[in-house]
Amino acid sequence: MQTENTVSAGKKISEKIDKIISKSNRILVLSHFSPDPDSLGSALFCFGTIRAKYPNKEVRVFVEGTMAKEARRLKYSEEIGNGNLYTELQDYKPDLIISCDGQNWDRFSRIEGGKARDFVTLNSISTITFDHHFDGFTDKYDIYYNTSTTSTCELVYDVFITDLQYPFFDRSDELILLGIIGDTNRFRYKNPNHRKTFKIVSDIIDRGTDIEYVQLLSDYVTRDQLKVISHLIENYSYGEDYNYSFISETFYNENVKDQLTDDEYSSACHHFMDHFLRIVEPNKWGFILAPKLYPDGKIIYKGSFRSMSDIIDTTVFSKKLNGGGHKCASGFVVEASKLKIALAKVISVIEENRDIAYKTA
Ligand SMILES: [Mn+2]
Repeated sequence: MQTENTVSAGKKISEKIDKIISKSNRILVLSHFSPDPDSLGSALFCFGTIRAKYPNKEVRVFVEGTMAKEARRLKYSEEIGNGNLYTELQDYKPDLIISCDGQNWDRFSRIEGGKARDFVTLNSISTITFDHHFDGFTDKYDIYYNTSTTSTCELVYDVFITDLQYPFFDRSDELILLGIIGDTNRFRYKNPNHRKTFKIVSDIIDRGTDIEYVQLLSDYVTRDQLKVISHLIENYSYGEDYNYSFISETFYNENVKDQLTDDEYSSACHHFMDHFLRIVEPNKWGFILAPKLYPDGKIIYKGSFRSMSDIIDTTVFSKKLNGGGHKCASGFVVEASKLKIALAKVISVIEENRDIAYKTA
């Protein structure tokens, strides 16, 4: 297995990718666990277009653990294999793995990333990964294709459609648009490559897929999820220059624990962050904190920061809280016995590091 990491853009990489695919026969396409629309959209798109191009190859698509509800409405969602990644690798024995929206094996398996990594090396499986994140540990891949596009969906579209002219398939545009809308929050963030993004989107609209319809695929919430959003709005609070909110332990125990899956809970929290966290003036950034029960019975507090572009570098805070991410959107975890204590910890990290965070924005 070669171990060449490539970070530059271009048709040459696409051609290398095509070569690897053409000589592989058992292809496994992966979305990371707790998949967001970009990860699902890009994985399902790769699965569909490779299958359309090479009908005689064995192609599978897989995501570890439970699946987000929006996945059920997507093309080929019934083809997504669920379960444990390491077991899937042993059963299926792929000769090529294409992973989407992540750059290390721990993003694709919650607890057995290490086993997956060893299995891939031991069996000389070819590996391609598509990503647009630059934080954290990067595994070795035959092709590591990471660009500064706003979504992985744009990247795979460029590779398979623009460069390689693989076939479209029924509802393939929906998958690409879903990831773009998801990761740009419907074009709300600063995007240095906006012409490229809008070109892809315009072409998709010309072919007959519209934004409103695709947005609804991921925006619908259930009544139970709406309760989470209402609770976050009820607890809306203000720091000196930021907004924040939280989910109380009582609310979690009574309305979340046995009522919502992890993905439903997390997507309700995301809904609040995407639509409400930054809108109360004059503040342009903020965070939320939400309890979560781990399988071992321990409660931890998961948090996320969101900021408008160029205001503050929220990773300065999240890195001090065992997390990381992008300047405008980062996540963290606090271990504490009570929400109050966890909240005080986050606020003190903000107070102590605010000056640096503004400087590195
Ligand atoms: Mn993404």
